Amino acid sequence: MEGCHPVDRKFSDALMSHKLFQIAVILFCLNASSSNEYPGNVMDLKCISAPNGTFPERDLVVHPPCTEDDIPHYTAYKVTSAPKIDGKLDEAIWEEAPRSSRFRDLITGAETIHDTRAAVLWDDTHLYVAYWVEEPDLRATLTKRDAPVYKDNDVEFFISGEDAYYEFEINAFGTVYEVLFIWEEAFVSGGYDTIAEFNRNHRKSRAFNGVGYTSHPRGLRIGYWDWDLPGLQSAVYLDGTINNGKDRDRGWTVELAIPWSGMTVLARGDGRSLPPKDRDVWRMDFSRFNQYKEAPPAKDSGGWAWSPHGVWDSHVPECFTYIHFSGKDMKSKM
Ligand SMILES: [Ca+2]
Ligand SMILES: [Ca+2]
Ligand SMILES: [Ca+2]
Repeated sequence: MEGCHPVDRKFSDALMSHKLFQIAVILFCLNASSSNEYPGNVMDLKCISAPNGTFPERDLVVHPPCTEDDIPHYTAYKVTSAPKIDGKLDEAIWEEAPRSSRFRDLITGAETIHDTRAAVLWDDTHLYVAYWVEEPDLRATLTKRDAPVYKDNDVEFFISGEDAYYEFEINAFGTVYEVLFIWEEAFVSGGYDTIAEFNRNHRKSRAFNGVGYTSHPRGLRIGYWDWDLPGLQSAVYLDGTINNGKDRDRGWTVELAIPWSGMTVLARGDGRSLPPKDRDVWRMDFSRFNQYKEAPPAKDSGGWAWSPHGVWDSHVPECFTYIHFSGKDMKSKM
């Protein structure tokens, strides 16, 4: 981790040239990728799959690394009929739900070669999330729950609370990887240390300092790699042939139902309502990570997001999309 945090922020301009910083990052990443640590160490792959030279100097000097005006706002409508979580987005509610803008490059915000969109709905029991993922060559390898799904082409979803955030990833086989992160500075003051399941000495919990943006002012998180969100339902639907490159696929869709009752740890920090109330605002992040990149001169980082972060790091809640909950039925939105 130290390798990605080479200088004090205020001296970074003077002390580090771009080149030196890039070399430091690359050396660090090569070192990280050769370690035999538990593969849930998201740093391994995401470091080495970032294109050379795309760690902007502002990683080290500006927080947040995204621009407030650039962060999307979205209205999530309440529904009266729940979707069937089978991966197919053929319910009328998904047809009617507002869709996100096309995902852009996570770092630069540039246009991306394949269309990716998301939508969010809710009711009193669940949050519902959908992704439409254009993908001409469906691929997946990992089948075991909590396998490092980010090493396949994946779709990722984050929900942030005040003191904690949840990471969900899924590949085209429907394999799920989940981690819960609690900001260390809030661990004792927020009383998380008194909750047995968040014992920080648990065998699969450890300190985490981000991926490519390791100067977050809140510092370390405690990550719980064996935490599973209670009651989570997820499914994928493939429109094409997986692991067969002889044809051209259309893509895949992802459908999630996340019970509010499983999010008590996220609500604890600010006592927010579960389910949310009309006009409550939450922060969530939506992205996909590909094992391929568009050929140069495109500067495709391989990570595409609804809300670009400006850095090679999803773990920046300040850059997550604003989700405004509307208690109105979707039909009344016009
Ligand atoms: Ca469905
Ligand atoms: Ca897990
Ligand atoms: Ca295929």
